[in-house]
Amino acid sequence: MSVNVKQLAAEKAVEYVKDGMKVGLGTGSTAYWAIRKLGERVAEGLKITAVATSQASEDQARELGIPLVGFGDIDRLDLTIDGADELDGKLQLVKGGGGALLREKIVAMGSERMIVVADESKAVETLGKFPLPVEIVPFACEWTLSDLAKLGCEPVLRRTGDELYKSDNGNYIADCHFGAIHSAPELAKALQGIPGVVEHGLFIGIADFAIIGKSDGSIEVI
Ligand code: ABF
Repeated sequence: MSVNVKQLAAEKAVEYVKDGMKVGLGTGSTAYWAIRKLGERVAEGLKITAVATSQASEDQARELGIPLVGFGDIDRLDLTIDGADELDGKLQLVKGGGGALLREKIVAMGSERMIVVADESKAVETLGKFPLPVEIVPFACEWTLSDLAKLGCEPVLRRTGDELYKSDNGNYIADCHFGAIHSAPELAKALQGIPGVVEHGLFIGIADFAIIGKSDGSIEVI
């Protein structure tokens, strides 16, 4: 019987959610299982409030009856559960494959704790095999792409079909093919220096721990 490793990791993370908590709901196919489990627990009486990191996660939470609140109603979250595209041994993450990196970073940084949930394929020695998503404003995007390239990558504007992809915030996503990223903090600093860059998918010093689902049915916490 094959194991759903994403569901395994996500449902383990939901065990950390207690009555009365304010929860950040991540985005992606692993976070999907955490939101689904939270919906079941809310139906059984768990008392939480939540904010979502994307329209997709908000729609799923609403459908499941998870009470959503506005950012004006709370000043901090107790716990965010979210996925990642890559994570290394220092718990540095690449995120944004789902296009939600800006909202994910805002929510994760506003949380007391952030738990990453992932299948074992996401754990890597060195970040960078997955192209780094960078959210950029459409204005003068050609110049921003050129500035990104000068950092040593091949930046490709994400498309959906013939259209340029737009995030929930109306910005473009440049998927930046760096190859190995040997100093994530240094690269993060350089990215933040480019005026057209809204946010990048390097999450450094943000995750508290990661729950990894493995195909043998075991779970690893790092
Ligand atoms: C989201 O989860 C994104 O940041 C990231 O792209 C995605 C991970 O992919 P998945 O959980 O769908 O495998 O948080």
